[in-house]
This record gives sequence, structure tokens and C-alpha cells, in this order.
Amino acid sequence: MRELFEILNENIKKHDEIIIMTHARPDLDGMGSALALFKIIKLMDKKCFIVSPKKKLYRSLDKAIKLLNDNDIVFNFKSEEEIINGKYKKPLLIILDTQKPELVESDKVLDFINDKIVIDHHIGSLDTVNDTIYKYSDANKSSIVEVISEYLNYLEVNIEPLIMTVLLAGMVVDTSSFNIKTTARTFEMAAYLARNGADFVILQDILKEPREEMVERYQFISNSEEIVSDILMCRMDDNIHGNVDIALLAKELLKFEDIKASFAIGRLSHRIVGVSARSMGDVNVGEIMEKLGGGGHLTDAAAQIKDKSIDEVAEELKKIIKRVI
Ligand SMILES: [Mn+2]
Repeated sequence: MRELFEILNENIKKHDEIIIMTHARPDLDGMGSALALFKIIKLMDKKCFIVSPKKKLYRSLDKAIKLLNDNDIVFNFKSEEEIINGKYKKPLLIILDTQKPELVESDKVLDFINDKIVIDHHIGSLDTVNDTIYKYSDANKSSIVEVISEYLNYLEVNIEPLIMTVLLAGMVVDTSSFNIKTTARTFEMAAYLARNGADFVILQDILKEPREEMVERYQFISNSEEIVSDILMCRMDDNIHGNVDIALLAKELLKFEDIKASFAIGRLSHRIVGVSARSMGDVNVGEIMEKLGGGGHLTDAAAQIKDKSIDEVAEELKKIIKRVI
């Protein structure tokens, strides 16, 4: 990681404008990291912008940004048009929490800026941003927050404690409260964030959910089915949901006693159905999602299927699971 930090330092110094972009429909990990990196770059006295999300923010992230703004901690967001029309002299694009061109917030910005650094913690695929100055991709990292915390630690700089809280919230979300993808180093970085001001009460406030949404989730869960022994599947209704909502369902299902793997199916758009899969490690859900055209890790995977109903996807998934197990 030292190499990444040296390259970041060198390139932030070398460029005139630093543009930070995360994936579309950003979460607390990707955008929380972007906010912290923005502050780091401002400390280095450089112009910095974050690519504005086009779609409505997830509630938790929206809450976090409002809370920061209410405390006079502000950021510089720019739309893709503003960036493309910005007449920049020497821009650098830093991409966080994804390396897939089809997942970034703006493919126009991706095409527009030549100098790119990618920082990701998902398993790489063939379809990845190329022509980068440097690509850091480590699937053993819990979150991008963990990497950015390491960077803060390496630089020995201080940013606002409230941003530390948002970073820790991102870590909590990406690790399902330190249950998955968590190493000893993750806890060390969580301790680092706590030592530098992360507040657990504010963190809980950021992550709290409205009652209706939790009740709705448990309705879907109550209709879940055990496909084969210890494997649960749950389908949502036909309304459009965010992939975070689908992932949350899969994570919840995995909490039930004896359950080794879980799958949640929901509609992501009028044409796309999403599947989110989680496993305790005995069942390779990455392999199962690959058979549905998706991919991922042993314990954490997903797929997106075009032009099929939720029930059709559910039937296909059942067949695959019965074949594999
Ligand atoms: Mn992440």
C-alpha cells in the first residue's frame, strides 16, 4: 500500500486539478472515502472536485452529507458537464470503490480525463478501467475506507472528526458490522478512526432506518424459502429497489441459525433484475453468480439479469443451486 500512497502523493502534486469519482448510486464506503480524500487533497493545497451523483442518494449517505454541511464541512461537487467544460490544465482522475467502466458515476468523465488512478477492493474482471497511471485492487481489504484510513495514517494528517465518523460508518456497512471481509488490520483502522474522533452515537444515527423500511424487509424475509438444506432465497416485490437494499436482504438472511448461504432477488430497473448472494464460506456464491452471468467473491457476489421476471430468475437460480450443491 506504501507504493499506492507514494504514487498518490506524487501525482496529486504533479496535477493541477484532482477529480474524485466513485461508482454510480454511491454508498457510504465509496462516497465517504471520496469526502475524506477531498479533505486530504485540500490540505495539499490543490483544486479538487467530486463528481456529483446523478441519482438520488441513499438515505444514510444523504444524512451523512447533510450532517457534515450543517457543521460547515463542505465539499466541491461538480456535474459531469461542468467537469467536461472545465478547461482544466492538468487533471487527474481518482476512481474509488470500483474498477469497472460500466459502474462509474460518469463514463464521459472517464473518457475525458487521461491520467487515472484506480483504488478498488472488488475482484478484478476482464472489463476493467485500463490505461491507468496506477491501479490498486486488493480484494482482501474490507472497504475503501480502510485504504483511505491507512492513507490518513501514513500522511499523519488530521481531518474533521465528523468525517472520521462517516468513514467508520462506511466500514461498518461494507463489513456488515465487522462480520465479513474483516481482518485484524480492519479493526486497527477502526481503532484509528475512533482515536481520531469517530463518534459511535452519531454513527448509529447515520445508519438508523425508518420503521417502514425495516418492516418491509422483514415481510420479504418472512416469505423466504429454503431451496436446499441451509440455503435461503428471498424475492422482493416487483417495485424498483436499489442494489444496496437487495444486498441488505441477503445479509439479513445469513444471520439466521444454520444458514450457510443466502440469495435475494429484486428489481433494479424496468429491464434489470438483481441478485445478491452471501455465504459463510462453505458455499461459493461467486461461482453460483457466475452461472447467472454475474460474479464476485466466495462469500459475497451478485448478478444482474436483463429482460427476465423476478420469478424466472428465481427458478433459474434454484436450478443452479440444486445442481451445484
Ligand atoms: Mn466498498
